[in-house]
Amino acid sequence: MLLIGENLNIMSKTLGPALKERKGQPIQEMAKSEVQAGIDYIDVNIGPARKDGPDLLGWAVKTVQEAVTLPLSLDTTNMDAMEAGLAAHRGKPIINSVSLQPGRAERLLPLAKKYGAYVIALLWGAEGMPRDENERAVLAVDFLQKAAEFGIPNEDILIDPIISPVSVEINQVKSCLTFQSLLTDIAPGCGSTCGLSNISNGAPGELRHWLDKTYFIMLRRYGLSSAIVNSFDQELIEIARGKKPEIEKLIHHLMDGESVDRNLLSETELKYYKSARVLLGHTVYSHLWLEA
Ligand code: THG
Repeated sequence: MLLIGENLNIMSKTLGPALKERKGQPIQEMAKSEVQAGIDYIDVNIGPARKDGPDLLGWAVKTVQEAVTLPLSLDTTNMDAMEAGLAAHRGKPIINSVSLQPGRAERLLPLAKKYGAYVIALLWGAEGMPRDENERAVLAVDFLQKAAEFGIPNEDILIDPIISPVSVEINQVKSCLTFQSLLTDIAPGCGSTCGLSNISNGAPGELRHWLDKTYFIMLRRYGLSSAIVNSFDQELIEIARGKKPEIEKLIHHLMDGESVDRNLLSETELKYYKSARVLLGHTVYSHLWLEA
């Protein structure tokens, strides 16, 4: 399981200004903390970066790699910035991301080839967000075909189904799970990833980790090979490293429709149980889902 830390991003109240003002210290401190937390890749998210994107990402890559030895995931929709970031990077970078919108693959896949990068294939088509697992499958196959034309092997591709918040649309939550379970057949040899925290967007901040951890266990059961995660969710990292087999077993039982006697569960297990029921669509999400 390849863990990509999400915390170095331009939306952050402290790191946003630091990135814009080219102040290295807070950026390097964050990178070091993410390494300390045990992640494998650091996502450097500069957003759309319409103003001086290439200079910004080139600087950010150099600044982070002066402080830590980890490779980076370059997260921007600005293709000029992506190119500058790749040129500045050492090690095997991740291009986050390439969508199926017209013109993007044609420009970014040759860069992926040139720099030997992993490519996150964001399943966002010409008509926007896929509505179900079938549309996701069509987009994934289209993407792999394109990538093959540019000489990118399946092993370097990480398919991202685009996770939606459970507070917004349960059908999309279910569709991403179903799609993940189909992916080994659709795309042999391919990797997968997702923006895990998207699932809990809009939920009360201090409770988000229950949804993140539970959905992570579900996706991984169906073959998820990497994820963009909150580096500071310690229990999530432990789960990812296989240190919570009993919790995984509980969630797997629920996924398989086996009966679970909630009266026998510990307080912690009960929180996973309730989160799993919501994510499977057995109960309706509300901000009080852990109370009921
Ligand atoms: N797929 C891919 N890339 C992605 C996403 C995806 N990159 C961006 C995002 N989604 C994943 N990264 C984040 C980063 C931060 C948060 C969620 C996802 C987040 N931040 C807190 C918030 O907004 O409340 C705190 C922000 C802060 O202060 O740091 O939730 O789906 N390929």
